[in-house]
Amino acid sequence: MSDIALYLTIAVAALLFLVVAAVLLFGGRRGRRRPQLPLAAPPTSAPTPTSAPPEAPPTIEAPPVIERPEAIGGRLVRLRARLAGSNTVFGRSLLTLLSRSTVDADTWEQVEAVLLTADLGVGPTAELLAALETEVKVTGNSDRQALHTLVRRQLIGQLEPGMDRSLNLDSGNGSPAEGPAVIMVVGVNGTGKTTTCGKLARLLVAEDRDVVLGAADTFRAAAGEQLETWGARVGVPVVRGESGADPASVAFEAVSVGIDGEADVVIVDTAGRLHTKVGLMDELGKVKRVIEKRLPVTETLLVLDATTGQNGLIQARVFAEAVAITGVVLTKLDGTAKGGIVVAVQRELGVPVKLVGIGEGADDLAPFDPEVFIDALLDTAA
Ligand SMILES: Nc1nc2c(ncn2[C@@H]2O[C@H](COP(=O)(O)OP(=O)(O)O)[C@@H](O)[C@H]2O)c(=O)[nH]1
Ligand SMILES: [Mg+2]
Repeated sequence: MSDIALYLTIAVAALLFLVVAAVLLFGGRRGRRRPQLPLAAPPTSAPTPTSAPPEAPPTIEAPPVIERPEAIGGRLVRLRARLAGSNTVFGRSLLTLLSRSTVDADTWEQVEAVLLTADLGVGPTAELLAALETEVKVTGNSDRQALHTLVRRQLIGQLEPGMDRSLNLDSGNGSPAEGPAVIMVVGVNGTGKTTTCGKLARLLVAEDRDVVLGAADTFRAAAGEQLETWGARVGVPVVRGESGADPASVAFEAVSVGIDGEADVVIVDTAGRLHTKVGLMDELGKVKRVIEKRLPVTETLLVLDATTGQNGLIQARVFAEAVAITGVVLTKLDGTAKGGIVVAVQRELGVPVKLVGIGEGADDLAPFDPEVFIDALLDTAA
């Protein structure tokens, strides 16, 4: 008798265990993921209606996965690695030439060629050559380390390290209550404007700022989609217009959304058709004027492709005449050995390089730091 009672108890316990396990297993799954098919319909499910319900139930989208952009510190480390990768030839050939036992006229010509090939520009090249000649010819010092120190100091000096490279995120009269800061991003097509807007939004999100993106490049339908993808990844709203819509009205709408949503920063992407200078001036001028009906544009960033060299500088000049540029973003520095363009472009525009694009990755945008940059440029370790 007691044996049967024991078996019964065990059987009941096992059954209970199975039921609890099944409930935990299926219940847990349901909590994590919406069931795709009604495999296990709940017993209380309502009968299937024969006619369509008066109001479609709201589709519950799985919450989008919001990425956490990389903090700024880590980016500078990568900047160095990327630049060193493409620019070692600059520092190495320069110092190897200069530390030859005899530095003759031919060597000086080669040194000049290295500097010009790196897109340093004629003026800065002449200045650096003069300083080097003084050191080597006058003092007779061709010690590699001493020359390295001299070149480094000269190049950093040419980058005017005292310039303010911070983004002006101060809206209005210094009071954050005035409304969001507005950043306009301009430049020739293909230089990396839209990508930079997306990367910049991430950088600001990493600093806990609320951002709104405005897709005022309505000329290319893909630009709006491209920006929307960037925004969605970090939970930043993107204001778009119809293809061919008035860019100024999209910019205006983006700023309005930023004000209403109490955002910290509104970033406005623009079209970069260089059809005619007058057309460009008209369009960018209008976008800016219309934005400023609501808020001042606190920062106008010109995006330049570092691989386009002197050609890029000519384009830069045209843009600088069309709108007042307050900062330069130099993209694609990862793909060029012509890092000297940083010096040339600052000299040309009299405006600081504030950010650099260092790759196609989402967080491959870093604040520009002259010392880190020149050290990477002169990296002779490789
Ligand atoms: N390697 C590299 N590619 C970049 C960088 N910035 C942008 N690009 C690429 O440049 C191309 C054009 O960029 P896009 O933002 O569409 O240019 P836009 O026409 O000025 O808006 C894209 O393929 C980008 O991935 C960068 O810093 N490094
Ligand atoms: Mg674009």
